[in-house]
Amino acid sequence: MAEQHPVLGLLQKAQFMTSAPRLSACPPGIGHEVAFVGRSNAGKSSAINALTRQRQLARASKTPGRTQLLNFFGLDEERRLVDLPGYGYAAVPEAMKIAWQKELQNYLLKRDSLRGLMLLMDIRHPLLNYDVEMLKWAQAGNLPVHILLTKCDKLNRGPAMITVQNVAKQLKEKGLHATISLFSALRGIGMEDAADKLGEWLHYPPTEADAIPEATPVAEDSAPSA
Ligand SMILES: Nc1nc2c(ncn2[C@@H]2O[C@H](COP(=O)(O)OP(=O)(O)OP(=O)(O)O)[C@@H](O)[C@H]2O)c(=O)[nH]1
Ligand SMILES: [Mg+2]
Repeated sequence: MAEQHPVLGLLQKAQFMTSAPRLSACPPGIGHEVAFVGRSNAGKSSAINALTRQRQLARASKTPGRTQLLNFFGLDEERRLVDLPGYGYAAVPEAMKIAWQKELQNYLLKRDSLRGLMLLMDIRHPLLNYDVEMLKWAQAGNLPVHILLTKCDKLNRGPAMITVQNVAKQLKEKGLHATISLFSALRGIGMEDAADKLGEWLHYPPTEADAIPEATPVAEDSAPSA
């Protein structure tokens, strides 16, 4: 058997930490965190389950809008994945949608440990309005984005590759930056590419430069408030 990708090894250690309804209820923003975003039903929870090789870790369902909170999964003391509620779910009442959007924005703009976004899009419906908004927004906030074109098992290889090229072309035309890869939770396609990106953002395996200096004084009073 081929040697396992080190990041896939780390991901298998994932454990559910907490569900937070708002930024102030999130676990301490220490270390590195990657959030999975995208339309409702894009396959976020399924992707987290596939990457961590845990069938039931993040709740996947046929009912769109199932993920209603910021769900945190700890990988080790300093690294986490976050499953975010999907946007664009029509059946959620308008007032709730607005409240959620506010919380989501709050998290995306203010979370200190957030290193990057995995933006998931069903390969059959890529770059819809909300996805473009998310990309613009991430770019404005200097947050890097990696696009996973999910459910790629639904297309043959040829059309799937053409979709990758089309998405890349559209991004370029819009002046947006993101890396792109194919993904299928069902078939396990694109796991290593996703793991490469997660490793880059989660600083894993850690290098010497990532080591936390032992004697760093914590200047609580003089810490700049965000
Ligand atoms: N064929 C196929 N179906 C998939 C794949 N990934 C997810 N699905 C299906 O797509 C549906 C939605 O998946 P979820 O993972 O729950 O989607 P989500 O983005 O977490 O949805 P919300 O929590 O509502 O935002 C489920 O019925 C999954 O079984 C895939 O790789 N291939
Ligand atoms: Mg979900």
